[in-house]
Amino acid sequence: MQPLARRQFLGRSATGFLGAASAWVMPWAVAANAATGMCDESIDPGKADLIYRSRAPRNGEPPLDKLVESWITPTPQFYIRSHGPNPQISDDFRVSIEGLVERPQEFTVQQLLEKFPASSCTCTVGCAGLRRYEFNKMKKVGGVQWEEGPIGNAVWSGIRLSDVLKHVGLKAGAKHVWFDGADAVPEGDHTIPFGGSVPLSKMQDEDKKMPGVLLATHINGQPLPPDHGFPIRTVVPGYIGARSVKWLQKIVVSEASSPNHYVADAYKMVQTGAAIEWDEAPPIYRYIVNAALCSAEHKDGEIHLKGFALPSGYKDCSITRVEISTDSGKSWSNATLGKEAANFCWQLWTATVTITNPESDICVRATDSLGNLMPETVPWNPKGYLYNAWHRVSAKSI
Ligand SMILES: Nc1nc2c(c(=O)[nH]1)N[C@H]1C(S)=C(S)[C@@H](COP(=O)(O)O)O[C@H]1N2
Ligand SMILES: [Mo]
Repeated sequence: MQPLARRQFLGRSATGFLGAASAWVMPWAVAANAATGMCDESIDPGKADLIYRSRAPRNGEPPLDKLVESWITPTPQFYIRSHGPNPQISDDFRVSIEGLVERPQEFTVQQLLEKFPASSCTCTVGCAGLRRYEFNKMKKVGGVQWEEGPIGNAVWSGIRLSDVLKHVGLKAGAKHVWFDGADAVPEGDHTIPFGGSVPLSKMQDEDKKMPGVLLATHINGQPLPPDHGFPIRTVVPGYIGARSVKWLQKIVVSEASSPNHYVADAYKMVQTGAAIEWDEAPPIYRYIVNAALCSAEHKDGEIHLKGFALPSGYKDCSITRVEISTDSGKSWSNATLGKEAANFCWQLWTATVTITNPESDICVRATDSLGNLMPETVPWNPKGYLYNAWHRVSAKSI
């Protein structure tokens, strides 16, 4: 898809998005109950096809065969991962920029869109908990029991964080950028906003086509639905979904990464879970190479397989090979890669196989251009992040 031209962008938005101030909450039903702070369990009819792992908060992934129908994930099929209720967005919603900046400021979303050049990118957003249920087979792990579905590839539109940073001016010592959502996530006896963080150097990934960080107002050409962060969120190409903060309300430039729970404590890779390990481990930023078998169709004695493969989240890193084994990993043959591929995007693949031994497993593994190959097994970790062992499905089950 072409980047949205500025006029087109505004023109489209004028239909209820950038119109009267009251239009901010108009297009969508209000999804949180302000009086109780409880989640509204009712589901956006546009997202009815997801498989909900929990309804309050809303956590849903698409059925796998639907997931790989197209390279661009239609918004109804895009997974939802929320830690708390959707916040209520008032008419005077503003995004603030503070910390190590020359001119701290507050903007309405309309001001951001008018002041800064429109930017658009296609990239994959996937949850660090993708395939978590596999860890649970080894040893119990908490958290949403995601299968292969909390991942999607969309066209995101908005403005670049780098343009906003240039406008407010960075002060000496600036090294990280924090993002706080407007949500109130229950944490013990109080609530906290969901927060993310990126090193300032992420902006060096930028080129004409790809922002380091996008402040996105639109997904697939439409205003973000409430479940995806209306009216504005970050989208961080190459990073785990947790860094793409929905309902973005506050941006802070700092010398260190965010102290928010979801950066400082959660979303880290540890082995035993001892306190010292949490303190020592860096936040997870980039996603890692992964792949899954998503659909199987029997036809004339053959089986047509379809799935996705995700290169690790580095610029110019692509999928070089997807391999399929029908004998539990003894021998492998190459799958056919889909034509559509781009920086920070997944790639779809197909393969046609026959099963000689119904007791065997079908296995899938991907290699990326940095030489990362999905391993046969991965060690368990207490939060169940970044499972990327071979995807193994018993031949009998398909
Ligand atoms: N404010 C806020 N932003 C958030 C979250 C959240 O709970 N609150 N969840 C994060 C996680 S863990 C993921 S994987 C992505 C999911 O984005 P989506 O729900 O639009 O698919 O949003 C991220 N941003
Ligand atoms: Mo996530």
